[in-house]
Amino acid sequence: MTLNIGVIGTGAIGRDHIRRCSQVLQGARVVAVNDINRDNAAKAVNDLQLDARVYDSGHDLIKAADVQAVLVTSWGPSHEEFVLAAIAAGKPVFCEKPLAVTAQGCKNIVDAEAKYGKRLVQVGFMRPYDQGYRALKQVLTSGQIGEPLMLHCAHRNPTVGEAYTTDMAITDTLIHEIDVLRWLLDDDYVSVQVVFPRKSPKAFPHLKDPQIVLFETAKGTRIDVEIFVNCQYGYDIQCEVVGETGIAKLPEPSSVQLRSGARLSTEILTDWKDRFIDAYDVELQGFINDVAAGQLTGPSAWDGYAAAVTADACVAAQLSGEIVPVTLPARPAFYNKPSA
Ligand code: NAI
Ligand code: ISE
Repeated sequence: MTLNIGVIGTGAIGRDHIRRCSQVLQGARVVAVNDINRDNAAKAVNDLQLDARVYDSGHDLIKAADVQAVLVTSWGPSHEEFVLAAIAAGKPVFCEKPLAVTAQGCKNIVDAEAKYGKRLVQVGFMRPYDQGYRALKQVLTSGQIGEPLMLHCAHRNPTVGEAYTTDMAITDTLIHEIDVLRWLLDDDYVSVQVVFPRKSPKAFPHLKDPQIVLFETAKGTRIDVEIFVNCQYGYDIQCEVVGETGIAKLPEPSSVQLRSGARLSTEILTDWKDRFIDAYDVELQGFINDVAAGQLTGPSAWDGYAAAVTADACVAAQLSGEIVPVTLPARPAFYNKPSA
């Protein structure tokens, strides 16, 4: 069976996902696209040589008879309405992060999905599909370093645009760590604090950069995550777990070791699209396969909600400087099946 996919939002990641669905992955084709900037959608169809219809409205695309599943890759504030519309139409939907820009928005989706009675939503948290994170989780699960006591992590982007604000370091960037560390540790957060080191002069005046986010989990593990989105030198994701008897570190992406000009060096990637290219492939292939099998198993609407509740606490902590509790209601039984 070939799954007919409709894509809403043909910007950076939308185009990348269209490319992988139509050129890399098995069992799917893109039959419909939409973007509020119609030229963007038409250009994607043309550039990627798609046999796809351009829709003027995302809602019409969702309702189209030949669209069997929906990819939402538009700006965050539009996600909730499209995901709710896909659930109302009974169509599986893969939604890029954030699931919604508020915790209440995510909760609306959780409630709508639970009322529908079957999982229809997968959130685009791709790091649990990254080989490196998977290997790290295997080490933790094997008990080789005992229980995790502390994590030291970093999320560094070379630069960000002027529209990027201090809270986006949480809602747009840290949101990946919020999700993947919860998955890695099989734990939930209970409190968070944010501290601001000396500001980088490379950041726009309105942006506080870097930031350090300090979490405590229910099991008592302490996590520090450095977010530095104007680090200049590359796109760099770090994660080191300090356990009772040893340390486990996220592997670096593989790269040729170079001896040249009296230096020993390896390349550092500069773009998130390249750093997680395999993980994006695996997550979307997983969605396509799961839709065909009739049961979604990837990051759920509940995971999107848990991330949003935690992100809200982080933003409150940015503003107050205080330790802020993270209060997540108990997970409904509906979401108890294990995630991928
Ligand atoms: P972008 O700005 O390059 O593209 C977004 C596109 O959505 C634009 O073409 C815009 O015209 C369109 N759009 C906005 N509102 C719309 C609406 N109501 N209806 C139809 N089209 C609409 O942004 P980018 O970088 O592609 O990000 C899109 C989403 O993907 C964001 O939620 C972002 O957080 C997420 N993202 C996820 C990444 C990941 O690593 N999983 C990486 C980058 C982005
Ligand atoms: C972007 O939206 C992403 O999701 C990238 O993975 C992240 O590294 C970047 O900071 C975000 O702006």
